[in-house]
Amino acid sequence: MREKLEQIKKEALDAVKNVSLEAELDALRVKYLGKKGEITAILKQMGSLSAEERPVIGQLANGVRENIEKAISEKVKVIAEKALEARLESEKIDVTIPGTPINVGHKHPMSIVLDEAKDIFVGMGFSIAEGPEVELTKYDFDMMNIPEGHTVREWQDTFYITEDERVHLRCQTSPVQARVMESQKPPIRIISPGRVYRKDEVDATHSPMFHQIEGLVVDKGITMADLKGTLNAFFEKLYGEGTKTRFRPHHFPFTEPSCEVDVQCFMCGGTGCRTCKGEGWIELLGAGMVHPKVLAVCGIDPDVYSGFAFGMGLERLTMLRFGIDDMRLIFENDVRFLNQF
Ligand code: 2NM
Repeated sequence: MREKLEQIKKEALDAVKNVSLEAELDALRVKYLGKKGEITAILKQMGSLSAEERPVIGQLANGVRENIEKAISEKVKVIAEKALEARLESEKIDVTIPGTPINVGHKHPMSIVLDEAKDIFVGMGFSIAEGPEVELTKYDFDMMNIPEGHTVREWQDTFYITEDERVHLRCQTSPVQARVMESQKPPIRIISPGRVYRKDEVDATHSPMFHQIEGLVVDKGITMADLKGTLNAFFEKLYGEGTKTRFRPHHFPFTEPSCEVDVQCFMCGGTGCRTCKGEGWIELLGAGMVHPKVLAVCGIDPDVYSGFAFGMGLERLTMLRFGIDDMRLIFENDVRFLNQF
């Protein structure tokens, strides 16, 4: 039995030395130390030994068991270390490999122009006012001196939300200005940029949804001269010093007198080119002195205060600024188009 134990020990230690996989090691553990293993088999035969031999062989068997256990646990460590080394080797990070580029995009051309316009007006003491796109007809039409029966109020022109025509998608941002006049005392200096809606077919210059920037100044003693000075300053900032404007008489229900404003073509300087269609001037906005009826209905005494207002299309401003000849490009959001600005 003594020889048998020595033989088991030698065989087991050799086997442990030669394995390289944890699974193989587990198999050896079962084979030598398990309940049905070789050492256990020896211990089971101890009954046939003499009383003197029994403790000696028992001690020997335990020693062999301990030897094998120790060898196995050392091998476990070695295998784990090797596995870790292999993992570190295979998962090595090469910090010099260029990373995956993150595409952050950039401002939409309309946002570029809007931000510039906001900066210029804020620089002149204006605040930015915003309001609902789903608007009460009262604010968009009634208070703007657009009476019932006016063509813009018809179903083919306006997106009504309710059958009774009390709510619709605003077709200008003037209702924002009515709300400001109603709730604030003059002096008022605001611009109200935002989306507006009209029942237009999509083509190169029309869209049922577009953007407006409207402006309003109300105070004591405001005149047409203030309107001209403000718009001249705005366009000189936007298109360069010396840019001229031209004011032509026009009609709007909410202003009296009213005008359309042309800006000297910034492409050709006024000599005539493709951008201005040979005119030398580009029609850019509508404006006028706020109608006394509009002031009164918004709670401002027209005998004490006067004001000017204007409105312009942001798409048109953007198209002219960047030489874009089709409005649909602005809304399609094809990155190959947008990346150019
Ligand atoms: C325009 C043209 C002219 C305008 C008028 C007002 C208000 F609220 F003061 F009456 N806001 N905006 C106005 C005047 C808008 O757009 C072409």
